[in-house]
Amino acid sequence: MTQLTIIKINDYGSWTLTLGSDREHELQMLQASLYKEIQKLFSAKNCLVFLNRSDEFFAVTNGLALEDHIKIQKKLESAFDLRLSMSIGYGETPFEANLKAYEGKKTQVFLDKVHNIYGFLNGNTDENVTIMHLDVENLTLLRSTKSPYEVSSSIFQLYAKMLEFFLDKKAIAFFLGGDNYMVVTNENAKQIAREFIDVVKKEQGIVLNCGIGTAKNAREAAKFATKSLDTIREIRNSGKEKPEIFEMR
Ligand SMILES: Nc1nc2c(ncn2[C@@H]2O[C@H](COP(=O)(O)OP(=O)(O)OP(=O)(O)O)[C@@H](O)[C@H]2O)c(=O)[nH]1
Ligand SMILES: [Mg+2]
Repeated sequence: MTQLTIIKINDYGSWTLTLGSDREHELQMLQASLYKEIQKLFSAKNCLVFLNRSDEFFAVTNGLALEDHIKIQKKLESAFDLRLSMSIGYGETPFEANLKAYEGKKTQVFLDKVHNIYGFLNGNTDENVTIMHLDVENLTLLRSTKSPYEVSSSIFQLYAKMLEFFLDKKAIAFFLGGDNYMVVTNENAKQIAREFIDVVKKEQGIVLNCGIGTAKNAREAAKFATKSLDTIREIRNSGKEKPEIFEMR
């Protein structure tokens, strides 16, 4: 089960216009500060935030209650001039959680009207969330023959492939930076990861490693996923044959 909270800046488009045309640098700085604050507040509560399109953030909030969402909203409102909304949803798959959050906001189902919080909250704190941490094997080698811009092109093509593939599996993928991606997924993660790794190897000639983590909250699941990924590297570096997928819970 995944609980998602989608945080969005209200009326951002029209607000950006008030800054005039010489605004892009200001917007970039604002978006970076906002992301930093949102990640800080949610991760302190064992959640994990993914930077979506900079005006919208996806927090995996398994176990996070409404009161905690309100506390975070209050802090964000006091720190920024902008107003934010939160839409909460949960479901058996991360994609369903996203749909539920979307529906909550669209049909104006308020969880807290004063603080612009919509949607549906899962009170159960005892359900698991699964996260994959995917990383390109030996990106350093690719960088020795391709320029920075060409490397980025490959990394984003891979991301596009990932979004399409995982959407079909009702899982949601995010780019983290470098050659790293995380996928919030379902319990059958290992089988889906196997399929994806094979497709990418065949179609793009890219070798991926995948760590999988399952826990009661997102930070813990991500920690296990990263630890699994590092374990693959350790096995490889010790000279043994490495697995492409490793799982921990
Ligand atoms: N967001 C994030 N970025 C990372 C992490 N580890 C490495 N990076 C980034 O990924 C880039 C590539 O690093 P690596 O993946 O370690 O390099 P590599 O040559 O591919 O080595 P292997 O993955 O071990 O095969 C780094 O420059 C960082 O930008 C991580 O855990 N999270
Ligand atoms: Mg790598």
